[in-house]
Amino acid sequence: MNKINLQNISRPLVMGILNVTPDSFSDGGRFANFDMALQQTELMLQQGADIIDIGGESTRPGAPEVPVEQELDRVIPVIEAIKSRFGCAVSLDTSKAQVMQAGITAGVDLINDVCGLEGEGVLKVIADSDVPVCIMHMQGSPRTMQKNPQYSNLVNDIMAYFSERIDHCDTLGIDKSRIIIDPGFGFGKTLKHNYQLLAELEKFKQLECPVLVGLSRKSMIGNLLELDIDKRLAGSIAAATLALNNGADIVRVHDVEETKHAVRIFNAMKYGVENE
Ligand code: 7PM
Repeated sequence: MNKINLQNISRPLVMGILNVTPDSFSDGGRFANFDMALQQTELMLQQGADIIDIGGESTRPGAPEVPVEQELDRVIPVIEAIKSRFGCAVSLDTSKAQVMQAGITAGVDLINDVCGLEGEGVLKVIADSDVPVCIMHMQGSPRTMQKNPQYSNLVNDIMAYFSERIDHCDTLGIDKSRIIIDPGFGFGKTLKHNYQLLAELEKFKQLECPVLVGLSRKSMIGNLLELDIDKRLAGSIAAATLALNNGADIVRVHDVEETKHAVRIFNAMKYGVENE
């Protein structure tokens, strides 16, 4: 009922972001945060989210690294509660093998790794499971990535990275049919790079994997429009709509209700109002 079938994503999917980092909620203590996470999940599901992406590690440039025990404490109880209460598709945004393993045991449907499965022990955990994975491209590390990112050919370099990861996964028994690719907007890219990627997103379809994009409220919107984070909704919807038109299969967003509207407009145009 809730399994994500990567083989036939016939309509774009909306992935709703659920942050369970302490800084994402006003400090009401652990239980308040847990409760708010479930409330936020229920709301996003009502608004039409297809997947809930749970993250307990801030990937913000320069953010402190979260110790594994703390990340486990934050995300695993929330995953268990969401799976039992809502039974929806759940994605786990992590780069750590131990957290992935615990998430898989707790029943996550997708691993979303901004480090492209490069972390220690990660490939083995994935190879020993059958969960789909999202491999995101990042140049550098969260701490350094925005210091003068450079490419010889932006799209070709990122395509080559995916090809290498897909081949490497294959040698370890991780079939390509389990892989989603994500160009990683804002992760080691200038403003210009980000808009070039959006323009040329269609090229990633050559790799024959579903394409996921995260554009929601990002600096590429805020810096272009000179708007703070709470003013980026319209820009985010515009960017998501353009990504859909350029072939994105999954959009990772904060604002599910508004993004669903964009997806429905896109579907009506693409498939006809009868089959929207
Ligand atoms: C601060 C800076 C906080 C950046 C959060 C972020 C993506 C992702 C993130 C993405 C995939 C955000 C990012 N971005 N996973 N996780 N793709 N697959 O803006 O673009 O949400 S964290």
